[in-house]
Amino acid sequence: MSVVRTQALPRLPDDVKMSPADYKGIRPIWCPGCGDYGILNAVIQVLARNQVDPSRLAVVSGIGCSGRFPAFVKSYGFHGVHGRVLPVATGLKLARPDLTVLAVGGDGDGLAIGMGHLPHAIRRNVDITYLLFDNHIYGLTKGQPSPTTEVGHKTHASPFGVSEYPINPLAMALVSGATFVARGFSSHTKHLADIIEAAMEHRGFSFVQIMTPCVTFYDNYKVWKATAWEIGPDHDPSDFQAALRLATEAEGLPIGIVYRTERPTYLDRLAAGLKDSERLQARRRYDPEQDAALLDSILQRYR
Ligand SMILES: Cc1ncc(C[n+]2csc(CCOP(=O)(O)OP(=O)(O)O)c2C)c(N)n1
Ligand code: SF4
Repeated sequence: MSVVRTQALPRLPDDVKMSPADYKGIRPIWCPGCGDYGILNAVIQVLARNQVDPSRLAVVSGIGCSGRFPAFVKSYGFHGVHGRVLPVATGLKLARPDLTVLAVGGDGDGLAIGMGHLPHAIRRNVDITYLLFDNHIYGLTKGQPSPTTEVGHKTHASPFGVSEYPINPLAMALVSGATFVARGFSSHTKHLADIIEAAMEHRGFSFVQIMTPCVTFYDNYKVWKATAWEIGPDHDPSDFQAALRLATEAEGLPIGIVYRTERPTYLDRLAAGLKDSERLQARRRYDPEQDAALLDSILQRYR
């Protein structure tokens, strides 16, 4: 089977250097102390230490406090509608396999309204990285419970306590067939940066759940700080059963790479399945002028 190399950290030419500050977009407007700052710092660290070419990186988001992320990173970006980050990121990757695509979204965005997309993006093994900003609450809309809020937790929208049991995102990603599954904690920034780097280097769909406290509506910082522990070298990330045990039975909050394997990506399968390989080659070649002319001719039809 022919292999199409798609996801990787695209480097700048040797004579161009960018500092961490150069990778920052507009100033974040999150609440002071929000865990999302730690995630942003980790991503900036990854971009700077790998001297990533921002013109070959696209950050895609849904709606929520996490949805503001693309504006804070110097790269291409797309702020989509609620829950639709994965279809947008998938479409972008298929149209432009030369871009590295980083998709981000909250636990509400990804596990409630967008939940239908997650197992399908995973099983397609599209070569994108998905960071799930998990604060166990709807931050942007002021603190309604999300699919990961603990049972019994009281919010203004659940005054008698949440009645449903929470989803386990790691276990769900594993049983859906994800080829890279990890968990990070926004306040362990260096450790988180290593995870994000490995996820972005991974060929295939990489899923990273990031515990990120919403200090304004559900401050889990102290609990997560006290219970987070780094997965050690005794865990074999290629062992699926061990990964599932870690995701479901481990005490506290294990953080690190839970599972990693290799499988052909969606584009690999497409390439292998297409009889007319030249058609695929033509689709893969990106010609801005030709594409602009095509887009213009389509728009003309509706003028
Ligand atoms: C179709 C649609 N339904 C509902 C909303 C309202 N809404 C905006 S953000 C959000 C949830 C945000 O929670 P989460 O995804 O966990 O992100 P956070 O704000 O915590 O980062 C909701 C329900 C919306 N914008 N669009
Ligand atoms: S509401 Fe919560 S998630 Fe949103 S910016 Fe503030 S602290 Fe962060």
